[in-house]
Amino acid sequence: MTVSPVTSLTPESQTADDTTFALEGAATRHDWSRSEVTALFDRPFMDLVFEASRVHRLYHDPNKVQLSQLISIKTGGCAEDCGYCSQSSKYKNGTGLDATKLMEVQRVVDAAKQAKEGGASRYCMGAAWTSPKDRDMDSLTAMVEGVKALGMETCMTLGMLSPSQTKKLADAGLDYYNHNVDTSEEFYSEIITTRSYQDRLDTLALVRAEGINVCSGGIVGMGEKQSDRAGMLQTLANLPEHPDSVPINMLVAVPGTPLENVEALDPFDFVRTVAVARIMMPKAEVRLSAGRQAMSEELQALCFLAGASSIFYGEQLLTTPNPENNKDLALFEKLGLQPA
Ligand code: SAM
Ligand code: DTB
Ligand code: SF4
Repeated sequence: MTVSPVTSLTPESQTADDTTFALEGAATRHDWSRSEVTALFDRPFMDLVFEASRVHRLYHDPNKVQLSQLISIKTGGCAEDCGYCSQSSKYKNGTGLDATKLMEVQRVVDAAKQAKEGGASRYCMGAAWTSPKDRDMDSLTAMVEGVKALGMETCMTLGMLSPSQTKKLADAGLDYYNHNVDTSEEFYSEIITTRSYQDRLDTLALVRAEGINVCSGGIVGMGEKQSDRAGMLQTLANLPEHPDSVPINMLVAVPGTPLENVEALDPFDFVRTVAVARIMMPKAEVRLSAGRQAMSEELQALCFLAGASSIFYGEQLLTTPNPENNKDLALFEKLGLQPA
């Protein structure tokens, strides 16, 4: 049997065509080249998952999975044209969704209380906006304060933010802001035309500068190539600081959207994406996000082995279904996983 030489995964010792490495530690790097990321994706599946699992254990308890629960605080009628999204108003036959106004603060806090009683530790409030309006900021900050008072972590995803809106959310104590890059810069314009990749990076920089934890990831299974999945992770890992939380969504193909008939991604390529995210961003929470409803228990277990440390919990994502709580808890029981 030949044994691969053990080298550390650092810019000095790792070259693009050296695919024989094993990680000694897990360097926090921000200078990944595309070919290095592609070399990770191209590793034999068993080697890749093994390495990811090993890196995972350096910084995370492999038997704990964090539970975040979503709520849509303002649904539908969105002016953006994100090709995957049920909430865009741009699709001529519509997606069958009724648009709503911003929810009342107390209703959001009551729903968060229920989520906490069900076991969720973080509450993620999402709005179908390009950006919030300044007139909504008082309600939004009251939601943050109300949910925090329950002893839960808070997350919001409201679209692009202005500097003053970001500051208001930070002052209210918002723990995380979710804003996904979604895919690679090259593939982005095939999916969204109404705002740019740079717009997204600008919002992420504002959030970071205000001291709010950054949650940023993307979607796979949109018809992108492996090099796009590599590009998405390259963008995220090469940010000045790694995101604290990286949601990896499997596309939920929603009827009425331009991506409704896109060919499904091979599940092993999904696991590879989780594994590469884990290796490149060792300390981040890597969240197994949308798409779990269509995943087998075995596939989800492989994702946990490959470094997923968090899930969206609760029977609804924003507008589409998610596995029922008792189904998730039964899976955790079978795998000896503790919810956190
Ligand atoms: N409107 C805000 C925005 O886009 O910035 C916040 C909410 S938006 C629904 C949050 C994220 O959900 C998107 O960036 C995308 O990554 C993910 N998402 C939306 N629809 C999805 C779908 N059908 N399948 C998988 N992920 C989806
Ligand atoms: C993220 O990356 N995924 C979540 C959250 N951030 C906001 C949203 C998933 C939405 C899935 C489709 C839907 O339910 O509308
Ligand atoms: Fe609007 Fe967000 Fe959906 Fe894009 S992803 S259409 S911005 S709700």
